[in-house]
Amino acid sequence: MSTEKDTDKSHEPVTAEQIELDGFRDVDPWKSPERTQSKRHLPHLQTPESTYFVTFRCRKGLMLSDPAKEIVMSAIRHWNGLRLDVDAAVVMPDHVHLIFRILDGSSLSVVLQSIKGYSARSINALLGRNGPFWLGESFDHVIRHEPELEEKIEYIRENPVTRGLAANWRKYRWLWIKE
Ligand code: NI
Repeated sequence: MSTEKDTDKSHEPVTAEQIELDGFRDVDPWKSPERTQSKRHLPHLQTPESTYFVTFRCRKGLMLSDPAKEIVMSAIRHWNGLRLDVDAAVVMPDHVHLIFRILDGSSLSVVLQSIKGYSARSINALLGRNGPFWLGESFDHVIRHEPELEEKIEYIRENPVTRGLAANWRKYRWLWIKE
């Protein structure tokens, strides 16, 4: 999980001064004035080597059956190491969380389209239905520092447990944590 830029300091909380010095302020979606307006206007920031925390959801009234969850996980596994470097992913009954870096220079929207588009087509074929399966809007967030990365991985790992879907994270089948 470490990069060339990692130093001991990266494990400490980032102060406001460091944020200004490092120029994080310019690319921090949480500080964008747009954020307070509406979710639809969330900036979809794309910076090289960003680690993204992404959530996307089924359209209203749709749920992922176990074979459909398998399709989503296999789409994520397919791209891991090729287009994506995946740190963690979980497929819940009606939404998906994943943490990754983009390896091949693709834009975030292309990456999400490839996962959502492929899985929607396969799930539709499985269910014998047509039309969009996922909500068009995905939530994406650039992870700022390692403690936040650890916190988000923990969130993904515990999501099935807190929802009562598994006694512990190792028992939940549609969960990926990088070894
Ligand atoms: Ni969740």
